[in-house]
Amino acid sequence: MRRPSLQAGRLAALAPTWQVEILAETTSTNAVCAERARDGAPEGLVITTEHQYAGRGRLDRVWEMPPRAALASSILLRPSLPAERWPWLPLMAGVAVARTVSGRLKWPNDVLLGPELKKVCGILVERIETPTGPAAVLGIGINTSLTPEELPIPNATSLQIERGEGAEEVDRTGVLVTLLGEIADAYGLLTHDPDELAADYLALSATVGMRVRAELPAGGVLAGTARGIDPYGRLLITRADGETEAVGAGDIVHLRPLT
Ligand code: BT5
Repeated sequence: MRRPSLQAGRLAALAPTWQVEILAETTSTNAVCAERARDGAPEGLVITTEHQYAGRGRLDRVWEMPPRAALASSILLRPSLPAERWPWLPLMAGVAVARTVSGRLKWPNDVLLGPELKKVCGILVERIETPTGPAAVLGIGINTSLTPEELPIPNATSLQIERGEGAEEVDRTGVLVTLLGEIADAYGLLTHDPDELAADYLALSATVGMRVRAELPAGGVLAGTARGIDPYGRLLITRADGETEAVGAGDIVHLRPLT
């Protein structure tokens, strides 16, 4: 399969809003972007690479992608948001990716695609303390042209796989250009019209309305019905006894839709 490099000229045309740097290879675009943030890089820096070989997921998990078969990008923002609104940054990034690939969102921000709703994108947002104030690094990994044999887990997919056999090759550069446009729009909403962003998130959510099991970081499990998202980006889960709890972090398993 042909796997073209990213087209630097098309990405350079996004300046001055986005300053895109393409690395031939790197450990983790999030690590590089965080380093630049500490060195004072401004909002709008985007680090992307042809080959990320030590990508990170949440909770020290690994994110795997073959060279030039996926997009690994980290976007530097310096949001002037109150601390309690920061949890909306990963949700905002999810909205932008879901729009880019016509996917759905599994809370908090996995992007799912296809009839079986498989994972096409993972998002890791990190808050970095820098001399000029806190910065957010939005790390986004999108499976663009992985083949079924290259998928790291059975429940993953790629844009190319979902397009079907014989389909036109996914334009990786085009996906990044569209993504950055969607990030700009969603970030604007987060700052100026958070209620609309919340409505957009709900419309894209594959989780709200489902029976779910939440595996909590501390080890507990919470089962119930996902009812919505609160103003702090937490998932509201109503247990069988009628009590509702807000979950701020954890892994969600979709059980079945509400009947
Ligand atoms: C995530 O973590 O989904 C966040 C992944 C963020 C990756 C981006 S790439 C650019 C930037 N630089 C980085 O170093 N990271 C960010 P989590 O929800 O913890 O999911 C991780 C799990 O997803 C792994 O344990 C695998 O089961 C699975 N996985 C790994 N690689 C995958 C892939 N390419 N596609 C789908 N699933 C994958």
